[in-house]
Amino acid sequence: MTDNNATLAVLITMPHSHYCEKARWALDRLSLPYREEPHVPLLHRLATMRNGGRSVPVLIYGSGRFIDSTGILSHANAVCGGDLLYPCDSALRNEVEALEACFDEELGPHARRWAYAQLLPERRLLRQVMSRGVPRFEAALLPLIMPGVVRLVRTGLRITPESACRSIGRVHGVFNDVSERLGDGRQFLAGGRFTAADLTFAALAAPVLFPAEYRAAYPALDQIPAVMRDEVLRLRDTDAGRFALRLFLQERDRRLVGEARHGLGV
Ligand SMILES: N[C@@H](CCC(=O)N[C@@H](CS)C(=O)NCC(=O)O)C(=O)O
Repeated sequence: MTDNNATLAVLITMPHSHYCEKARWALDRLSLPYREEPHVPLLHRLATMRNGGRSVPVLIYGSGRFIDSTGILSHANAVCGGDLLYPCDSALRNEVEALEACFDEELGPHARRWAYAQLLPERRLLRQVMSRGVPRFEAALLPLIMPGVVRLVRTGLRITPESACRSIGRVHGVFNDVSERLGDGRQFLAGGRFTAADLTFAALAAPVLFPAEYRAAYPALDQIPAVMRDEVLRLRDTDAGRFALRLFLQERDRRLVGEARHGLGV
């Protein structure tokens, strides 16, 4: 696909990142053309820092740089005329943005810490998911830098058995809040339709739910440690878990805007 200026947007990612899935889902939903550039952890910084960022995702379009997932969603919504991922109504938009911020700040980091705590000892699985689609030389380097990657993830995210246990408790807390919100029978979190709040909840819950339609690289459920699998099955069997799985099933492939009618131009 190409856009109006024949300049294709580039989404810098890590293959297994759930924040990248959040951005990818938004661009896919709005039929915004882009090329994904996945990197292994650590080496991703060569790409992100060159573009004024640090973490992934980073979206590059011409001279435009969007260095976090929320900025990417907001920009994508705006270039498509608004009222798609975020409602135009300001009270409703505030509600959607508050939910998105809560999932970004609470669900995303705690789901990630718990999932890493389970998977860091599984070096073969880690190598598989972290190298999907990356440049060949990065995939070749990964076994060499893996000890450093694991050490950095462990220290950077302050992963210990105790913190992992606290984190899964925080994930359950968010799931309880979402289940409660859905208790009145609503189909979506705010405004009666799919918004950035629903997308963010589902994408950032994916590391603890393993939805089949998840586009980030992840091991199969039968490959992961039994303790992790049991917890995933427990979370799937909640109202919030069923809700996120339904969103992946029904909304992950839904396109709102005719393909290539819009570019990502600033
Ligand atoms: N607030 C950021 C968070 C993104 C984030 O935490 N990305 C992680 C991957 S899931 C990352 O890049 N970590 C490595 C780093 O910070 O260099 C966003 O919404 O984009």
